[in-house]
Amino acid sequence: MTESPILLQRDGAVARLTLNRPDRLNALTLAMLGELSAALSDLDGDETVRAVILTGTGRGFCAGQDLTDHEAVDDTRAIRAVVERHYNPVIRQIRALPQPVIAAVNGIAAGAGCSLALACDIAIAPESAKFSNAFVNIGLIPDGGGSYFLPRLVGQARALGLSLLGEAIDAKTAADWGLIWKAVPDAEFSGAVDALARRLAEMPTAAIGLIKHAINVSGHHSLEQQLAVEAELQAQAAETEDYQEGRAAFLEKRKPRFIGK
Ligand code: T3D
Repeated sequence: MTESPILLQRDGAVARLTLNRPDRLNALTLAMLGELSAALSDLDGDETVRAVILTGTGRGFCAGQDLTDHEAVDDTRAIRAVVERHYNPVIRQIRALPQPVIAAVNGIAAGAGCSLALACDIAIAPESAKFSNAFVNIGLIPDGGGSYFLPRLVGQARALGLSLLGEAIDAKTAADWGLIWKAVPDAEFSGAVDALARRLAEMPTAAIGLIKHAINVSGHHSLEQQLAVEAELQAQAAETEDYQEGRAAFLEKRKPRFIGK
């Protein structure tokens, strides 16, 4: 029996989604994107899950579109539909998921694999990992939200440099440039991912979902619009039990015990 190309494992309040085609550096097939989308739907609204890890098996995180997946790449006239029906929904799902999504970028993230990592809320990588906006190397343009995330994360000069040249940068450079949250020594990567996930899973999950929303919409808002968004979302955050707990714990000089709602 062949193993599923997407693994979904739960460990307490942490869910781990693993891209699982190591012999292809976890390059994405349409079937895989469908399974990833279904898994994200399962997690959406599951109150028992308070942090999600997205990672890959083997030495790669994700090498982007599988260039041997005939269904996706052979009919060039169908690529618009591939992007619209298979890639865009997954990117939207990750951004809209109420729980925090950690990209645990275990190795090379190339093409749409890089975009997938950037769509997540917080990205961490071992120093040996690499990031490549490789689309141009085969005559394509950044998709999977890459052309949206890159300039917002690293500024136009670096976004254009990365996109036009298609060169890989290492994880330390990615962290220095603000492409990812953190690069850690390889030996510390697995522990750092677990610790980050556990930490996020103990935080006020509802507020985290609202923070995601506030930051996501800020990119296309004026200050006036964003101030209005903040007032609305703060009102929602203030209604949560976790806000009561956070305030009480502060006043009682103890560690808060957040329940996620
Ligand atoms: O439908 C549409 O097409 C629209 C959507 C497009 C979105 C995109 O993502 S376009 C960009 C697609 N990705 C790429 O162009 C990256 C291609 N891969 C590479 O450039 C290199 O593999 C890497 C730089 C990522 C890693 O290089 P390296 O030397 O560490 O590994 P490798 O030997 O090249 O790869 C290992 C194996 O994975 C190898 O197979 P083999 O020779 O051992 O049988 C290689 O062919 C395979 N592999 C790597 N990337 C892909 C792939 N197989 C299929 N598709 C891939 N994208």
